[in-house]
Amino acid sequence: MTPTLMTILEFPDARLRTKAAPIKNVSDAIATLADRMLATMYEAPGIGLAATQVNVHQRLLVCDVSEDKSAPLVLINPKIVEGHGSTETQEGCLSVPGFYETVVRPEQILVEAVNRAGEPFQLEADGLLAVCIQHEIDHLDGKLFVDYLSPTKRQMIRKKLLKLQKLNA
Ligand code: QAP
Ligand code: CO
Repeated sequence: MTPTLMTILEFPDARLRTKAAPIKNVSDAIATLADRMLATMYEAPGIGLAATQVNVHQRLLVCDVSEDKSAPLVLINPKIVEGHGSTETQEGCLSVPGFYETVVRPEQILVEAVNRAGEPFQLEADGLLAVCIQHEIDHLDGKLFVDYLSPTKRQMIRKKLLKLQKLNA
């Protein structure tokens, strides 16, 4: 059975600025939410999606940086406990469609989280996965990759997206 797809909020929607709350109990509803988010991400297609982007303000993100959808990850209450090095990546975002800009972040991270079965785990990530997890945790804190750009660039993106959103409304 195919999970029901969810609507993705787009910048500059104010709801993307909400700080998500910790998940106290990994219920069946949370596991179902994770499955719907993965389906929504794959359909887009994207490599990462945070609950904030589907207007659910709880600390859950999904990602899969594999070529063939073979490595879905669900991170509940994710926390970066170590970060090392620095890397520049052309980032995009399902909530900022059509725009890609370079962002600098730690290259390697150690993350603690809970999985969809409710079990705590640690994950050492580098490369695209490390960048993706950091980008998605930012969403849970109400932060977008455009916040790392100059105010001029961010304003240009904002105006272009608002115009497209009005045309498509
Ligand atoms: C975050 O982003 C990310 O503009 C995930 O028109 C992206 O899945 C982390 C997408 C890059 C690190 C590097 C973007 C799809 C997907 C678009 C995504 C678009 C269609 C973005
Ligand atoms: Co994003």
